Amino acid sequence: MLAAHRDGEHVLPLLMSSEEPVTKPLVANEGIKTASNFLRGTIAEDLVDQSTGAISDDNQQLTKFHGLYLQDDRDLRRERRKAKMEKAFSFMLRVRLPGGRCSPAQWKVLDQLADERANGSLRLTTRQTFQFHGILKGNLRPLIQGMHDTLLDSIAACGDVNRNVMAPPNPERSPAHAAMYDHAKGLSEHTLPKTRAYHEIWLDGEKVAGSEPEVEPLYGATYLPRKFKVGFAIPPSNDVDVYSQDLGFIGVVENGELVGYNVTVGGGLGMSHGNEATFPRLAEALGFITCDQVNAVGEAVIATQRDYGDRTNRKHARLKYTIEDRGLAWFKGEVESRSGVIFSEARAATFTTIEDPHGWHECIDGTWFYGLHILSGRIKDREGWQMKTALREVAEIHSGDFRLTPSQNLTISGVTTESKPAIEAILAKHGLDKENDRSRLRLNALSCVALPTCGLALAESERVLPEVIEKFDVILEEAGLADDAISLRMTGCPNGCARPYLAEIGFVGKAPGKYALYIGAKYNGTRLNRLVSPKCTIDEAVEMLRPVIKKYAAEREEGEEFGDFCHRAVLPEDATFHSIGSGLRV
Ligand code: SRM
Ligand code: SF4
Repeated sequence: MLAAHRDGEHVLPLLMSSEEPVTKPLVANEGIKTASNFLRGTIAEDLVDQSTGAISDDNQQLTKFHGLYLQDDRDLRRERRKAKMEKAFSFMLRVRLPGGRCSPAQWKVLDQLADERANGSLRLTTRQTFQFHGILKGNLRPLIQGMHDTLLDSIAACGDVNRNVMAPPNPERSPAHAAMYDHAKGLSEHTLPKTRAYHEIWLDGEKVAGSEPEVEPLYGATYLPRKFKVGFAIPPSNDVDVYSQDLGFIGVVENGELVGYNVTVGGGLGMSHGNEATFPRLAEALGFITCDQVNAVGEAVIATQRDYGDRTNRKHARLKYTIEDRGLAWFKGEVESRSGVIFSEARAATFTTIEDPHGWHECIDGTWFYGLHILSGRIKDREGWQMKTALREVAEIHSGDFRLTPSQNLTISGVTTESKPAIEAILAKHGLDKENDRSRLRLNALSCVALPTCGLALAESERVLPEVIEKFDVILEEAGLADDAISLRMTGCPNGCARPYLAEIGFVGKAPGKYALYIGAKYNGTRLNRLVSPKCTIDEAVEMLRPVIKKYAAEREEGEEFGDFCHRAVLPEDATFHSIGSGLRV
């Protein structure tokens, strides 16, 4: 029996796990979406209100669909409250950039917009795109128009829709990589919302005269119950963390050709501390499809979640809970009947790594790419460290393109043998080439943004990551493990933006200066880690893991990775994701 989701309806009879429809009140966001006239709300009116740097609560929910979040500088909250001033409001904008690909011309525009319309920095995200921070309300339209002029937009970068689609960042590596990029971009475009609200509000301000009433054929007027994420991966690299995605496509390559995909569904990482009804979950396989079936299957998966996802509780609204509640077999049947595609048995596909390639690599087309490590993806000029300037200089002479990686790093791609020395010279002049010589712990580390811009942060992340890495680097050096790749990821809250539950060492913010500590995920992103401390300081975590690292150095088996060792020899058998069990075996 199908849940009655129709455009514009406000209360939906829901089918929960029983056969009987249950009527529960919908969450407020559903009413906001319904009343928004396809995501317009009163955003245009709020933009001209000069009495505040903010916008209304309802419009804050709607601007997300346009790639924008209202934020405030949390470092300034106390002093502004004392001075009876409103919060230091500004906006974050996230660009839509399927597969993380952008041209040098686009880079130069984004670089300039960051200086003129935002806080002077660019942030590469864990889903391969750019974020601007610190945009004042009056700068929103000029910034979006500047992006539009260089053929970039922020449509559906956030909100209850299919977000930025991820794909391996180096299409020139093989014909299979190139084909996969096209499929990822195609699916991103296929699932874009159709509303003209973005163009009307941010670009031309014009309503299209005499046009038909708007329809959202895929989403309907209430869009999805929650955000939705898609990733494409190509073994042996699981760089996109495909099992953390709502919908994953794992490329199957035979005789050098991409013949199709193993489709996975139901991944997702967000949870809330102390609420065991929320949890990270790895995606499961539905089966194999051919390349021409990607859009049909993608659309059917999204439509099924649109109709059955829980619109009464946003903490239970992701696809992972729909599948957890109703079962994979039911979900597969629903997708098959909607798409007309029958899944065949999933084919063999083995992941060995999540690591980005660093330095120079030659591609099959005779060009080169350079993988550049950028800690936490933050591109900014500082005293004595001109990373933003250096990358602008590269963009000025580069004839290939840039690829943003899922690990917040950058690939300078499509470099000819002739232009390689000039790029090398720029990187060397600014010392950027040295970035790749850092410890492998640092090269693999991720952190979310957290303070001061993220309104949900419970603790620091990006700003303390260098300190955390330094502390672990000392221990690794002492243990003779300086060259070992160990994944360490940190977030300021349990939402999981830097995918910390898939790290061999995961820090998850709980309170100022305090973190929940997790260890033992599999390095290739196919097993979640487990809790080892519900609340500790960074120093306490370092002391707790010092003997674990030493034991690893002394007792690991040939080729055994740190996460696997923790899983086998250190974590107690009764440890679970939510419970520390009977204590570490050290
Ligand atoms: Fe995220 C919310 C930053 C990737 C799970 N995320 C946020 C917000 C917008 C905070 C907010 O809602 O007010 C953060 C903005 C901080 C800031 O100041 O910029 C934020 N998320 C990020 C980024 C920038 C982290 C980074 O440092 O790179 C990543 C942007 C990705 C992109 O380009 O689209 C980012 N977020 C993720 C990921 C990782 C991924 O998708 O691969 C996850 C975990 C995977 C998942 O979705 O399950 C993630 N973000 C969340 C959640 C929890 C969702 C849930 O199901 O519970 C929230 C909160 C929410 O949605 O209510 C959130
Ligand atoms: Fe903010 Fe939490 Fe995401 Fe970090 S994990 S960016 S603190 S929502």
